[in-house]
Amino acid sequence: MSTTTLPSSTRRRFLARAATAAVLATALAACGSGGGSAPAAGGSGGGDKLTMGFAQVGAESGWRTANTKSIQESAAKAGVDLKFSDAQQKQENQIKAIRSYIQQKVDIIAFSPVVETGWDAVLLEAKRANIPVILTDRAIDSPDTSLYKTFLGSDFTVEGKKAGEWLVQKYQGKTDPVAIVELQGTTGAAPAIDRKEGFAEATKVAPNLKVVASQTGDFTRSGGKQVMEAFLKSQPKIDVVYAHNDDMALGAIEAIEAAGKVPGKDITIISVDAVKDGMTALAAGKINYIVECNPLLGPQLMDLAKKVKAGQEVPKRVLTEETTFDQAKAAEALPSRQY
Ligand code: GYE
Repeated sequence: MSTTTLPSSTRRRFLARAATAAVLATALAACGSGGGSAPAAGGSGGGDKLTMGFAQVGAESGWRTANTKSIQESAAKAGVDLKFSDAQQKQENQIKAIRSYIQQKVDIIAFSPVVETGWDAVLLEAKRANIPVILTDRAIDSPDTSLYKTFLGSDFTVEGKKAGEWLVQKYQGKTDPVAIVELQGTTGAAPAIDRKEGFAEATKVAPNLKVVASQTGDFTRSGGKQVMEAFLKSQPKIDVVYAHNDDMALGAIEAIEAAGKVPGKDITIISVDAVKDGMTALAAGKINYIVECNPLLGPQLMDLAKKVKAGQEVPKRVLTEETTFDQAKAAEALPSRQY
């Protein structure tokens, strides 16, 4: 997409991102080894022990639960003293948690910003207190990239594109109108903005594919169910559900079944994440396609934190590697799925 067609806030974000070198996760050698103790940098950890304050978004989805578990387990394994908070999807709670970590003089602050904007003031406070910040999973929209050391997480625009490309492929050669309803993630969150944008970009080539309704389900199962119930009442015809995560797709499945329709057959369902419940529904034929988003960021986060504390250079952007699943691939992958 040409940057000139983007709204200014998106353009700023896009340019800031494009300016940073994208480095694949695989480039991080010894990722997750937890080995090697970093020299103390004057934090409250005491001795060699690194203290990290982590401000988590919440517990809104299966993805988030797996992400939290990965962070807590990796911290224990890496000998990192983890202070963990759950913001219940509220930015004000995350800001409070970050301020408390600054007060406690932790060595590193890591967090997954619930929404993209509104972080500059608190991150400036961290910077002034000389506490490095690592963005995990979600990005912020700020022209000041000095507010964080690195951003570890997925490329959500690519995820949205993969979802859209599969749909274009499915309807290739057909010109009949295809009515798509979109269940958006949390309003203002990077994965909601980018997954919407990536999907729109990929489906642009097929003008018969039309998003007829799009609303937030806040990344939760109950949100997905509620919005889908309303869509089923208000829309004369729904061919496809594009859900920004598995939990909302699972909620939508409940609504579709309650309306006497067959999910995966009467209505095609695409989602993002590939958590166990999503993959189970995919293998059972109730979802048609899932784009993977990897929540197991803990080992890489601990590795990056140790490097940052030791004063080593880290890439400004660390991308995670991901795949996609159709129904057959899901059935094959399920038995060995970790989350
Ligand atoms: O897709 C969703 C969760 O930020 C990538 O947040 C994450 C998203 C994930 O609630 O399930």
